[in-house]
Amino acid sequence: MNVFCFGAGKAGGRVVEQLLQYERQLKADFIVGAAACDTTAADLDALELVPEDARVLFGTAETNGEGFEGDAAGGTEAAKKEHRQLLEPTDDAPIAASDAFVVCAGLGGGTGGPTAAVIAERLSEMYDQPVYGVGVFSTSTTDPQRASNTLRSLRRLVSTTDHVFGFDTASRVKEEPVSDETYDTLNAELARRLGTLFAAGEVTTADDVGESVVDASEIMNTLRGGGLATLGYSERPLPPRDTSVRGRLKRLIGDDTESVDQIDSLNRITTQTREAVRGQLTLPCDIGTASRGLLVITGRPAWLNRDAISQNQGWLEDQTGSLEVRNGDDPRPDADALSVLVVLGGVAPPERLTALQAVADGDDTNDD
Ligand SMILES: Nc1nc2c(ncn2[C@@H]2O[C@H](COP(=O)(O)OP(=O)(O)OP(=O)(O)O)[C@@H](O)[C@H]2O)c(=O)[nH]1
Ligand SMILES: [Mg+2]
Repeated sequence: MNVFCFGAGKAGGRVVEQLLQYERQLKADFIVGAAACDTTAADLDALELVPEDARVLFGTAETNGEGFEGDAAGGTEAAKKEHRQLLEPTDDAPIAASDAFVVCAGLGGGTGGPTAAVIAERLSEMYDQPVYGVGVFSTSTTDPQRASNTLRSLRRLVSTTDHVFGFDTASRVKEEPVSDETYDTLNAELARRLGTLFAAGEVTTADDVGESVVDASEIMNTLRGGGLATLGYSERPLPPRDTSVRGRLKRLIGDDTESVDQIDSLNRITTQTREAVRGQLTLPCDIGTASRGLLVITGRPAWLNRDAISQNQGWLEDQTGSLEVRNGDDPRPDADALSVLVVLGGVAPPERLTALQAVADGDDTNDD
């Protein structure tokens, strides 16, 4: 699936950087354009991969390039006032080549959350493509302002997008304040999951088309209807390819088939599907409430055991109680790992939101 990505605020821009990094590392090409906007000049300057001419500094009249520091009402007003500038990076971009927009933001601050909702709303008005949000919850679980910003911005982002991928940072880090290095690791983890999904839906040449390759429309169907989504992921190394003289000779004469024990591939896919769902979801939640799901298996073609994938699709249907679980694979001939990605859409609001509400109730400095 080809996407155009926006990052709003510091966390949003940094998540987009990691998506660009992941795309590069994979030697894939699923990002047709990337842009970042912020009210803090230094945070925009610190980006490396987002092109300079696609970085928009706004709110300078109000903050002089210093940011809103948690003032979401200020951020909302500035974003609404300068909405045209925020979308300028799309002006000369090949929007027709993109299947969807992805708008990323940390929801706890004054800039990213409110701005992401303004951008999403404008994009839906202007273009036919779906708009997906990536909403990073506040790391702090005790700060009333951050809690209330997270709740309000999430509500707005859900209502202005076709789905929001939630990321509950606080379920992963206990340290406070969180260092930029820790954020980099978390952002990279999120980008790997999102990138695996978008790259899987990026079918470029006829050669790539396997029997059951995931395409953009399957991702869109999984995410239709709106709401909140969570991503589960498991990655484990595959045994190295046959490096014996015979093996190398075979490949040299163009025979690229790999012989794989079917029980081994079935076991791996089964173990890893369970690990993806029972391990750390980007948004821990009751998976029984999901309305739709998608199972994506990535690895060397010989390991993508069709029976195993269907069996695990059935297991996922049982676990979620949903009959709408799609599946597909993403063959990567050079992969050295097998990965399983599980997308669950339309999940019920997780417990974290109730906890944030309790913290936010101590704060009524913001108005809707
Ligand atoms: N996952 C992740 N979270 C971050 C990162 N940076 C900040 N956060 C979290 O995201 C929330 C929003 O912070 P920022 O992105 O710095 O805020 P902003 O949108 O720039 O808004 P203001 O600076 O308040 O104007 C904070 O509550 C942090 O918990 C990051 O790089 N990764
Ligand atoms: Mg900021």
